[in-house]
Amino acid sequence: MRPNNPVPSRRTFLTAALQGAGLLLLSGCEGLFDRLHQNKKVLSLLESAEAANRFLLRLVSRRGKLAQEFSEADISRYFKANGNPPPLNMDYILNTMMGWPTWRLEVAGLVEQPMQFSLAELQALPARTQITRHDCVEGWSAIAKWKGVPLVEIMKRVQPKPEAKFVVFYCMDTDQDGNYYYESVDLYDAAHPQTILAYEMNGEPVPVDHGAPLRLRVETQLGYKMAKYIHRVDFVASHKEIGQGRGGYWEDRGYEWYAGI
Ligand SMILES: Nc1nc2c(c(=O)[nH]1)N[C@H]1C(S)=C(S)[C@@H](COP(=O)(O)O)O[C@H]1N2
Ligand SMILES: [Mo]
Repeated sequence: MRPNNPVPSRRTFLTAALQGAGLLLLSGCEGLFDRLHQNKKVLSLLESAEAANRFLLRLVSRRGKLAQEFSEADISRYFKANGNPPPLNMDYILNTMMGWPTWRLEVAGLVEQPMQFSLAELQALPARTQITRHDCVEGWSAIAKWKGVPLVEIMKRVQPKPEAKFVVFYCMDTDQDGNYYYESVDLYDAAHPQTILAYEMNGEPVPVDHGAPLRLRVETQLGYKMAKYIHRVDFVASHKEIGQGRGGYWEDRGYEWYAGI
């Protein structure tokens, strides 16, 4: 019998971690996040905790962090346009010329309330602006200012069903063989405050080369996750039935599905 057990109970730990996390949220201090993350004891305790505590694990894991934001002075003068050429069909070209009169973002799948949004309707929703760095696996980076609607604002409106686990983004462009680009994130990254559907880049409408009229920004992950030329967003339970089943165009060709920076 040891009256003073030196190992704190999980409950004590969780309480302390929660209080720490609460403080962090208030102070916005990221250093503490890192220190908590590096504390193996805290992590292993949290990792063995039950599902209800998964939220907390994510709070102290790197995934929960905000990506670094920069100042106007840091914005890159050159930002490479990468990937497939823009969709080259009459519908797309006419829409770019006329201000997207018939383009719609369709949001469907495992949601209570499927919806369609015109560009003007998206622009009328609460917006977020962020100056962030884009990192491509090819080894280049560029900083730009992005403005768009946080995906969580769309989620509030369509209300994902409990079975929904992933959000799939369907694009209008194809590779040389006619395969459409697509991507997916889980609901946790979908609800991340810096995950936005961007319609502005550096104060202008997103240029055609960079994904007009709407492209995803997932600032905690690599460039290939950030689907351009989006026209449909689906909430799904699994991405096994989509494309070749690995959750994205490049994932189907061998890249990691979770492309954390
Ligand atoms: N629809 C679509 N989205 C895409 C791609 C693409 O080819 N098609 N390429 C990806 C890759 S690899 C990168 S690095 C970024 C490039 O975005 P940018 O053209 O704005 O630099 O878009 C990503 N999203
Ligand atoms: Mo990339």
